[in-house]
Amino acid sequence: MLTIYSDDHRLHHGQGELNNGQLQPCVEFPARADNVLAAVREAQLGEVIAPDDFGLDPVRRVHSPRFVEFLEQAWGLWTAEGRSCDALPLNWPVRGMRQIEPDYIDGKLGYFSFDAGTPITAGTWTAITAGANVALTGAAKLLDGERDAFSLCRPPGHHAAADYYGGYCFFNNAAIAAQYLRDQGASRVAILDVDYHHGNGTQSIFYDRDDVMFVSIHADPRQEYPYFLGRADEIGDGPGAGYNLNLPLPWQSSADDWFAALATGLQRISGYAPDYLVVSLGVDTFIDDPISQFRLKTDDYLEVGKRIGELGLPTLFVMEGGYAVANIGGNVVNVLRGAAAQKA
Ligand code: Q9C
Ligand code: ZN
Repeated sequence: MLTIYSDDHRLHHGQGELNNGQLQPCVEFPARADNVLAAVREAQLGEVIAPDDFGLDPVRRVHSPRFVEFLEQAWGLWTAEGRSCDALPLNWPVRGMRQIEPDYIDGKLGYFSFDAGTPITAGTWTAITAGANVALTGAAKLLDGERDAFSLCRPPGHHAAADYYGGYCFFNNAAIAAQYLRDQGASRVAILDVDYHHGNGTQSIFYDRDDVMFVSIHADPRQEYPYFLGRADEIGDGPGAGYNLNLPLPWQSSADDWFAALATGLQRISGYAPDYLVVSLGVDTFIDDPISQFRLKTDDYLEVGKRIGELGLPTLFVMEGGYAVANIGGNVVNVLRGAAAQKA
């Protein structure tokens, strides 16, 4: 399987995220992607190629132009106020408050975000535009006839919505790829999100549409981040009703319970008969993940890939979360090998 990768991800390396009432080291850091790339090479999964440059138009098909412009300008506005540390938001426009972009950078950060765990740094813009190109190049390879591809995106994307960032995510790489597939002629695209956390951004982007189905298996938002989206009764809206499927599971769910949810999700996707499948591939479902409460083991990921591969769909895997840095590569490569074996 082809892997698309850019070293530019290294330029996004936050100093800290607000967690447990303290600024703590970011768990989303460059060594994650290094470990995955090393495992891809070690397993001889296939060629590793650099992304092409698609410009910002395909990004603006998913994200609002003003949000994109804000992300480009944010670091400059922040440093113009004399700061050299990372930019983090501190307050948000909640119930009953005005949804109007403020003039001052600190207000803008809150307006365009939903948590204090996602620092903007000097190199964030370069990293996230490269990440979008990594996703788009993978989508273009599928359009050229590749059966599958792996877009090794970093930072991740599935928590980012049309006009807000958070959850370590800025551009929604999987959504950008799915929209690109649609714009290049696909009738239907399905997104399967197996990251431990609900893909709130992806859900919200496609919530009222029937041309992109979203299926997610994740920790129940009653207990887990992102808390405010991801419940089973969110089925889609308007023409999108019936095209959003959330499969929340409680903390400490067994691998058997997780695979039962996967079977339900795959059945829904199969009935939809999409032209392409995009997998938001987080491996923070791993038993030793430092921020998560599911129990999948390294060998289970081979089975995850096998089941996905059995759909027989052209499939783009897009890297999302996974924070057990020593294991992330082995877990990801097992998914990819499991999938590729079904198509050999
Ligand atoms: N800093 C992904 O897996 N944790 N994102 C919030 C406060 C946020 C995870 C704790 C977890 C986001 C792509
Ligand atoms: Zn996650």
